[in-house]
Amino acid sequence: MTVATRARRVDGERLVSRVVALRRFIEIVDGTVPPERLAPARTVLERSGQRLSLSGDHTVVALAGATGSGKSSLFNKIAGLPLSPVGVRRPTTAVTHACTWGRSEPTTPLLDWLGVPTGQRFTRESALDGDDEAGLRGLVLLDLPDFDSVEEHHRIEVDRLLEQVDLVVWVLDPQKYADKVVHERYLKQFVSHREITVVLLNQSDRLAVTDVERVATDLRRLLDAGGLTGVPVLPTSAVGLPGSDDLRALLERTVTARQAALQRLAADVTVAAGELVPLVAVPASEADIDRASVRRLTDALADAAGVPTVVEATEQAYKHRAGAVTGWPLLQWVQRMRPDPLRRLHVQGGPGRPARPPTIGLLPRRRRASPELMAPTPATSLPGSTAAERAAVALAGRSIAERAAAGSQANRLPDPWPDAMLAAARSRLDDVPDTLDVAIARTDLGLAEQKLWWRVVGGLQWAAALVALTGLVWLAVRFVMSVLGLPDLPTPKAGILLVPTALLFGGLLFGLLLSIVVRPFVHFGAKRARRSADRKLRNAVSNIAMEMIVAPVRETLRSYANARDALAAATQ
Ligand SMILES: Nc1nc2c(ncn2[C@@H]2O[C@H](COP(=O)(O)OP(=O)(O)OP(=O)(O)O)[C@@H](O)[C@H]2O)c(=O)[nH]1
Ligand SMILES: [Mg+2]
Repeated sequence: MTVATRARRVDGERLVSRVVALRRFIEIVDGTVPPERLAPARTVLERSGQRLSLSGDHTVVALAGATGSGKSSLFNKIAGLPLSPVGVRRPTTAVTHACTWGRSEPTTPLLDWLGVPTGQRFTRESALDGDDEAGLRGLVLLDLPDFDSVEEHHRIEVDRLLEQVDLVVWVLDPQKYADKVVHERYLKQFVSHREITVVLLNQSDRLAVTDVERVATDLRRLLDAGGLTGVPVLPTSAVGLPGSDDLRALLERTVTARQAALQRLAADVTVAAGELVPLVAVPASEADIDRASVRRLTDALADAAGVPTVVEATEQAYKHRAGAVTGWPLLQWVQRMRPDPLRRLHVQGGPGRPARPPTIGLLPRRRRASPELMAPTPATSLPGSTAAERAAVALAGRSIAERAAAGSQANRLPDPWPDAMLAAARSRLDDVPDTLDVAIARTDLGLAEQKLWWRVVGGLQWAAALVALTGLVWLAVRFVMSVLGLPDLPTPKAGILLVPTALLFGGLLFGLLLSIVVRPFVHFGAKRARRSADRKLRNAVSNIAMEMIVAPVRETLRSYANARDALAAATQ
């Protein structure tokens, strides 16, 4: 059975797209998922990038095993030359030896990457070989130090190379084939890499022919129990029967198929991606963040930002400003003496422009520059929010985050996403009060301009006042003339006092009646202005809630969904 035919063929392009998808996943979740959870996947990405950029024509096969199992002996036997010293002193091989077959592509970068010392690099196949070694062209065979060595640097070297090579050939011997360290510490780790694992029962010549079968079956059983089903078990010997022909044939088929490197990387990506699956295991909720939650947030923000105060002030300001224009002229000054409720809060009531000062009759009053009207960034003098209001905002923000983290089918999103949602909801919270304040100060409350009907009524008021004044002056002139004994003016006798008196009282009465008649209209207008201000301010607050709290949460939710898609693409 070949290594290549045991596994599904790995398509190089498909593998590259899986690697790209895994990289995308890491980019998306970077900063959200703790770095230590991503470290193994990052290592796999780095390694696969390097291996793919190096020779694709070569297959790197490592002979791994305990000391004295016969790795160097088999290495030399396959090479046909005594390249790696075989000894009785244990351990013998301290550094990795490499033998390369074929001269088609330089293997220096590959061997540099593998960290094989230059003194231990050999090239097999010379002109003298003819086509004898053709079957192994492309093989880079490594003789590793012992993995269970008393020398720690041997173990480190083996662990490093076992993560880099394309195929691992485990060399076991009849005495130690059942050794726990081999099975528990090493072979079990290759369960996901079964396609690139081969096990040899070396030194089989030491066993009776009938025992070889029995021991091989026992080894097979141990491997199956460890999850390594389907891994080839080959009895071999470096010095006698059954020899190493089966191993050589297996290596030839592996090298020809050129699949081992891709299978190794594909298995690495599968393992790395599989470890990350719990991070995005639950599908994100299909439903968007619901309107009710956004509304609760808007209400909480509106209360904290003092919207009800501004709404109340808008109604009062309407009455105040309308009264100052349409009221009885003799009492208008009283109205003007009172402070404007909106201006007292430093709310402009218009987009970036100051509220227009009240006019005297139809004429606009000379505008005076007051500091708050000239301020480049409007900011209200609304009282700061209370602790209870701030708590309500925090609670509403949390419920948006909770909603996003709810996931689908009543499954909460896995950690750390619920915390990430909460962090997103709070990410701009510090800027929210100022932004709200500016927005409220700039919201056009519809009071920037005087209403036309105010001006018409104001004009009538001033006309009536003029009539009354004419009557008053007339009466005054008459009075002075009669005191001085001057002759009467040429007017009909009956109208001597009637006309000026009628003018005076008619004018006054008309003005008074007019101010009484318009009062219900002013009240109606004030209520309307109140409703409109409430709507506009809540709109402005809602926009800020969406932009500064809901949008970051949605963005995080989108990242989660994208990360999930990327990992699914990396896993396939
Ligand atoms: N009978 C028999 N002896 C073998 C076989 N393979 C190796 N030996 C002997 O076992 C001893 C160790 O062989 P090495 O090839 O040095 O073993 P190794 O696995 O490279 O050992 P380290 O380099 O220490 O890890 C030597 O004396 C070899 O002659 C085999 O298949 N049959
Ligand atoms: Mg050796």
